[in-house]
Amino acid sequence: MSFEKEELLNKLKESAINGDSDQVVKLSKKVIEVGIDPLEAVEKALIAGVLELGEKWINGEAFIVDMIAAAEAMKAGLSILKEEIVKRGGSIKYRGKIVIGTVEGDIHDIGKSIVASLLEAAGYEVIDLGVDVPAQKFIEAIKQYNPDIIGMSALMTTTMLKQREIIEAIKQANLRDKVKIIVGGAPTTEDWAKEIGADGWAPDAASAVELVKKLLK
Ligand code: B12
Repeated sequence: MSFEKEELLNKLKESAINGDSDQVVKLSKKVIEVGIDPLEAVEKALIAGVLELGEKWINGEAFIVDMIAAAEAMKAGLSILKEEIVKRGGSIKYRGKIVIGTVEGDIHDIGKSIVASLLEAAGYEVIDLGVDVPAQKFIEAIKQYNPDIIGMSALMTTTMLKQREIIEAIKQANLRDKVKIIVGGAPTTEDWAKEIGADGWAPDAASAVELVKKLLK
């Protein structure tokens, strides 16, 4: 990595850690201006920053307000970089429709938003239901949008159990054969996805795109 590029990505990471949204937006624009791969900036600066601060928070060296500010700054950067990722992917002709959300009881949305952005960038239409999404809302979304795939994110060992409940509710509503279901989030695994009857699992956003491509082939 050239020195300048490294310096810019480091600055972007620091600004995300500091929760300085204005600076993150400015530096994200600069990333595009100087031609750095926007995906690399998302991974090496924005995600890396959130995870670094996360470590501190878990160890009691940072406060929850810092974490929330960092998450907001990261999303502000993502919205700028996403546009460039989409541009690089060429014009959009939707290759499929995905409804995504973080399950009920869980408000972590960084990972889910990255998955949603990369899917959009890869040419899929994404309907993001947000966080704390109950089964009923997923069911209504299947009826309303008729998506090819439902994606559920869960970041806690407690809320990953909701993924199973939501799949059961979708079955109860006689909609299971209408959609493919994929799950993800740090505590989830491929085995978990199989156990609860999901159609797929992915460890990160780039693999989520590959998974969706495979399922919709
Ligand atoms: C940031 C963060 C927060 C932020 C969230 C801000 C936001 N807007 O999202 C804040 C401060 C608000 C927060 C709150 C809480 N948090 Co928190 N948080 C984290 C932290 C540090 C990072 C999570 C993150 O964003 N990771 C980065 C993203 C990029 O990774 P990811 O989410 O895993 O997503 C990737 C993949 O998993 C995958 N993926 C994700 N979703 C999906 C979906 C599909 C369909 C697919 C295919 C793939 C996929 O792709 C993504 C991109 O590559 C983690 C610790 C850690 N290191 O993971 C704790 C952590 C998840 N939090 C934890 C806890 C306990 C909480 C709180 C309960 C704390 C409290 N006492 O209030 C609350 C939860 C409130 C609630 N009801 O949800 C625990 C969970 C423990 C457990 N039970 O499992 C963790 C593990 C920390 C810990 N070790 O204690 N948190």
